Amino acid sequence: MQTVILAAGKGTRMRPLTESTAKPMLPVVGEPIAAHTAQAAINAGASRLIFVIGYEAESVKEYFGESYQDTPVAYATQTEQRGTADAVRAAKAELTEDPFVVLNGDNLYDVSSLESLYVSAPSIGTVRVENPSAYGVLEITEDNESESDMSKRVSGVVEKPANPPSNRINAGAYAFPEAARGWLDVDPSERDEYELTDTLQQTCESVSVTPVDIDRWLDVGRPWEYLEANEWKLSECRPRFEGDVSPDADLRGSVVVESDATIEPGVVIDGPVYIASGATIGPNAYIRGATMIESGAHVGHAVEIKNSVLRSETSVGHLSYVGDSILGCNVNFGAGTTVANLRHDDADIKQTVKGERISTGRRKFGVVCGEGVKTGINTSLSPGVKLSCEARTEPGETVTRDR
Ligand code: TTP
Repeated sequence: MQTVILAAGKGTRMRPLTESTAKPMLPVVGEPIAAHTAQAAINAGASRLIFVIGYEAESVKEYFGESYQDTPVAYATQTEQRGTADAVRAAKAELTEDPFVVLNGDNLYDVSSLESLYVSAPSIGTVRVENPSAYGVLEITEDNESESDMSKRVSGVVEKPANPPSNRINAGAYAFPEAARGWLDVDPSERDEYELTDTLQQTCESVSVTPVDIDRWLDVGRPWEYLEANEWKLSECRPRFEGDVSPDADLRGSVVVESDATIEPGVVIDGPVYIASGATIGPNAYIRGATMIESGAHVGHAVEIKNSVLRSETSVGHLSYVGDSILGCNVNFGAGTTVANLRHDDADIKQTVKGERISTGRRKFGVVCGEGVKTGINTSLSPGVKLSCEARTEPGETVTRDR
């Protein structure tokens, strides 16, 4: 089935990591998030991919080209990010007169659930949660008493209801009937966006829509969800050493060392860890899972990295600790830079996202650094701190607030 992948958003909640990268292009275990989405879609039954692009559009086109994993690829440009229905409307000219699937290019799905979505069309992917009030919640009606989803129908979707009609939320995966091409001209919502949920509402009123449980789903909107995306995909990696691994290095568990990566003597790696081509580790470094180190990054002597993402050309050269953190491209940590990733009161770590303090839901979370950050020697960074692109710290500084 033809499949639209939405990848035009600005990813403002993910800043500074999306300052010059489209969110769907953030790497997860060596491939962009959207490549994982596309691969799952292809495995589940996508016959053709149509990417809706806008923000940092060229990078998406460059990566996917005209075909991806033998599946034809087309593009539609959304010039202004005016909502998800507007994004699909931008792709209308590319859609043939057939049913179509819509997926978010920044969401990860398990393949077998997506397969059920494709075969049950018209259908919508749902996830069961304990507190649905913060989401779009599905209204479900039963055709009969059977427990099976095939006997259930989605009669509507309510955004952030105080009294949720079910515990099943909209997982941003839709298999629309062909007629839905005509239901994309929706009115603007309260937040002045053209929302695909309004197209869904019209679909539910016109045809029978089956709810399909998505067993594993991740909406990658904020930095800690990006860390979680890497944790998920790293947990699926099988060990593979193609690079130059010193016989005096100790690699345990699921470790991937791509070709042209170098692991020097005295390095200990406890998987799951992914080291991309061109990265150099050691001598005498300790890397713990779940960690992804991108191409051209360097981790040097007496450095410990745990559960983190180091993007390309980033260097943590000596005597540093980085835990539960995301370092963007071209970051340089001065010797002795230490990240704190745990509060003494054991409370969940908070981060500021678009001016609002939000719990990450994690007891352990370190820092997020935008591209080109440089820390002076012996910098201490407090849990949850965000450093914007090109930020600097003084030698010996203790950073407790975003900058
Ligand atoms: P969101 O995550 O709601 O938007 P975003 O990606 O721009 O991020 P943020 O809210 O942090 O600024 O979007 C859901 C999906 O829809 C995502 O894959 C991006 C895509 N999208 C578009 O393609 N066009 C749009 O106009 C909007 C709003 C989203």
